[in-house]
Amino acid sequence: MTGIKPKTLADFDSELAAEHIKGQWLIDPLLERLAGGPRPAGQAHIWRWRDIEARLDEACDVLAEGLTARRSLALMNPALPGGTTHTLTAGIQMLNPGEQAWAHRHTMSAIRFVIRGGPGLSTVVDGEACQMDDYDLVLTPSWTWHDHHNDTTGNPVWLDALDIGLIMSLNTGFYETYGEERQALRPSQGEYLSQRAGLVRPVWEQRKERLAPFRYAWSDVEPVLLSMADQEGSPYDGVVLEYVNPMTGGPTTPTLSCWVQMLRPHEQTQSHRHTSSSIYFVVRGEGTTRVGDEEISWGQHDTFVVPNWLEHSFRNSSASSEAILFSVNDIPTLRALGLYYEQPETSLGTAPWPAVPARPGTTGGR
Ligand code: GTQ
Ligand code: FE2
Repeated sequence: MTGIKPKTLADFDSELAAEHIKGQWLIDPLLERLAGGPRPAGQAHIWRWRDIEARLDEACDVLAEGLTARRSLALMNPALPGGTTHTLTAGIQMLNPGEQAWAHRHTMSAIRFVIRGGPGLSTVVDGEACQMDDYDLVLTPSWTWHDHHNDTTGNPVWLDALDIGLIMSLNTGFYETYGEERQALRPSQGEYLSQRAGLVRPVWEQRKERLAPFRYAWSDVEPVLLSMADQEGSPYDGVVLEYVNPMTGGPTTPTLSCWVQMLRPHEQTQSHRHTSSSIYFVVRGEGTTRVGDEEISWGQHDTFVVPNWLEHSFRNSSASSEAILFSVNDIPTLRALGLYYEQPETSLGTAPWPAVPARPGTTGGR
């Protein structure tokens, strides 16, 4: 040696850092965060209907109409910087008598589940007026124009759910206002959907499978659910149905799936967890949901959230009536990316994943 000190690893690391390079040996400690699998993002939480409704009534007084914004109260997870889950944001929206919410569009997909509607309440989606009766579901998929109209004398209200966290984390947010309060209606109402989701379709139009607005009438969905009361159902969710996009046969949108489930009197489900997160709305009934170490007691029109990768199970507390829960989840996103994992088993009818160890052993023995 000629007296020149050999370069230390620490010296080398700082030289690399100056060139915006990092040795994997420095990243490795971060990998310890992966031990034990994903951490749930946020926590379980419930928003009671009576509290939300009172705040909406106040919002109708204090918030003037004519805004391009919506009179929607977003449900913020107490343990997240924003959103109801890390991918989804739910809000409860109300309109004053005669009011409308201006037309706009955005790359976030949204679903609307009507809490209090009826004739005179509608959302126009890409020129098609979708009536909103109680518990109807209306889709406003990514980049479809939508404006809400209340031609009733009351204050209708519905649940919004959008994939905001997902879209923002992918940096794919676009937003545009229509420029007028209401978009023009298509010349022939009611034919838009049947022409595109029926047995035949116009050949000269590009197939718009990702962009179909759609209304699922509760009067069509509820009888199917009730008719299955004697079926075995899912061990984790009871009798549970997925809303199908008739144009694809798949979920409601590429990012969001909507479910409706019935828990029969005193039904108690088994517990599981999965990489998807869900927001639940109680259509009717009373029960409890165990999420991790917490127990949430719910009643009609409450909204609650179950974060990703937290064990949960449901119980209907009534000995005589069914409980019905509507929910929206991010399962399509995870499945499309090959990232849907479930423990203790895959219950979605897909090929089973390799078993996910509850506590993966650490390797490399640092
Ligand atoms: O009704 O268009 O709760 O764009 C959040 C964003 C509702 C809506 C929300 C929205 C809407
Ligand atoms: Fe919107």
